[in-house]
Amino acid sequence: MNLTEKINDRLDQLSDMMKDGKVKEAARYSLLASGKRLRPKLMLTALKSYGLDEKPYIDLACAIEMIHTYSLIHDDLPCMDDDDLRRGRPTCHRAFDEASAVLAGDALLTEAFTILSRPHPLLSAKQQLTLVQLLSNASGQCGMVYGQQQDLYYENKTASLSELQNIHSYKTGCLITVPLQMASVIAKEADLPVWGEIGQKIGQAFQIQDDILDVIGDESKLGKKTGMDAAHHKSTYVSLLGLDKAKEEVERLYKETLEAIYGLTINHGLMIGILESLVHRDV
Ligand code: GRG
Repeated sequence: MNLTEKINDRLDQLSDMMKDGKVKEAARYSLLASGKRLRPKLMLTALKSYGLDEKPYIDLACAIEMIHTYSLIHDDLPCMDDDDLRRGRPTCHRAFDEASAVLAGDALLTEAFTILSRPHPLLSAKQQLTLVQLLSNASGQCGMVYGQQQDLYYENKTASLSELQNIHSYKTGCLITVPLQMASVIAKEADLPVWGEIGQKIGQAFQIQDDILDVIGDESKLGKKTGMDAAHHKSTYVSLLGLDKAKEEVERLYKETLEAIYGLTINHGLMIGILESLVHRDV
């Protein structure tokens, strides 16, 4: 089994422990759809790059994916982006109903912390508390939720480049950074600031690539409609910088990321492999 299959397998087992009913069905419908599993893969690959076995930590990585899936379910709701398609299928509220989609998101968010706070045989209570703090800060009102609030605020308004960077460093960057920070807490806490810096750069590059794909991406590969940013009159890196400059920005951020990676005593090749697929993706 490759890493994505291992993550999918465990997400299936963990979510199957939920109580039967519509909320479980809706949560599993979104969670088990074909996501790229970037965030759990980032955490597990960072652990491997320190020479650690990924297996004991897979549930913690799945917890991050649950939070990511919750954010996508809620982001797609009519009161937010009102999207019909996600991960190549009807969005959760279209396949079920709005109440079930809200509750499925709530359930996944809560379940993530249930998993994270379960006693772990290889981690101290202090380390686990740090992991809970990192993930709750990254997801909550000082992290992703704040980014979403700002994103909604700027709908139909023109955001400047620095305002856009600020939105995305919270909305997207926090949940891309936290898997790397969590791996660092487990493997080598002294490296935490470097991983924070790498995460923010890679999160920004990921978001710029997302904006680029919304303009030039292939709908059938992406599993969602393109052109939605322009339809929603959203400021994006492409609308503010133009396509070529946006692509240059991705390359600049990627180069800086590589420099930071080479400063760490890890298996560089492993990390570069995943970061490369994240930044230069076409899906
Ligand atoms: C509702 C609190 C709340 C937050 C929503 C993440 C987010 C915040 C909204 C998603 C909107 C969006 C499309 C952002 C662009 C970057 C991004 C997070 C894309 C989706 O992540 P991928 O590409 O998706 O990793 P998969 O499906 O592969 O997991």
